[in-house]
Amino acid sequence: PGPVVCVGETMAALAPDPLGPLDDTDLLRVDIAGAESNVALYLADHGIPARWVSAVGDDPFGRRVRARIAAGGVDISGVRTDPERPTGLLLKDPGPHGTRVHYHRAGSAASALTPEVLDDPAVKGAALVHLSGITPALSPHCHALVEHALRPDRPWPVSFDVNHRPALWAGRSAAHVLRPLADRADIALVGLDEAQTLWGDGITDAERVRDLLPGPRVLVVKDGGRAATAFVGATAHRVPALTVPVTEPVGAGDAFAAGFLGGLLRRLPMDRALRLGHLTAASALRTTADHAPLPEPSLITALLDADEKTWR
Ligand code: KDG
Repeated sequence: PGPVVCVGETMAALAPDPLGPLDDTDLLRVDIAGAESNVALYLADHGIPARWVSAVGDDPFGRRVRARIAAGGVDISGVRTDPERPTGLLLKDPGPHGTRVHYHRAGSAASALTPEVLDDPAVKGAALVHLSGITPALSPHCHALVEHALRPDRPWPVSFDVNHRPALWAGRSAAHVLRPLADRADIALVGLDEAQTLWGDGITDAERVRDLLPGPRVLVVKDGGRAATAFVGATAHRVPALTVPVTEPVGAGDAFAAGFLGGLLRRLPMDRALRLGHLTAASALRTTADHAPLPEPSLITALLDADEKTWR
């Protein structure tokens, strides 16, 4: 099978060093941030061929984004350089109630992507095309790209992570856009809290999310540090999360998606694929960067095999 093709914007990310509110910081660390390229990087860490398709500006941040993702073993040969538009930028603003993000990405190179990127030669033979709910918020062109990728007669399977980013939807209804997109995916991932924010307080558990999204062959509902449930047809597989100290949670959802999707592509049973998702997320939770090194393969195998008590 072909690679997993991850399509979406990656930005330069500036974060206070040491971590603290932006208001009080003098030093910023330069990193990169992009949900779909995070998935590609973690897939590559798991030995799954991954390709990232996007656009960056012809600028230092664009070169850094490319270099970092290529260094992670991801194929970036489908990434375009837009001579007229800049690479997007994200500022992280950690506070006592979590990390806020400030975006400077309107008019960025990636926001000008069109459905045409799906003509990329790897897309047709892709093991999966991975998309997120960030992309339709970026521009009408980007929205059209996601609609096209999820069209009913598509020849490729799609995984879709809802990834609701409220700051990108000001004045528009994310709820109405993201629900039909997620429902048309072959594999969809969504957080329970995210589903509540989007689709109402009545969504009190994973089953209610499944009622709303009956379409995907596999639907994963993540319940933060507690558990994740995968619905396959009428069967629900619920696997508890690992208890780990959280340094900064950004990136953990992407890590989970990569571990889970990698597990499915390796044809692991559903419970093990969910465990691989949790394990990969645990790595991201322990660092401020979106992408962090994974444990040794032997430790991963031991943790996948662990019984319920030792696992947590
Ligand atoms: O999932 C982490 C992403 O949110 C982060 O890397 C930045 O892609 C990003 C976004 O658009 O918020």
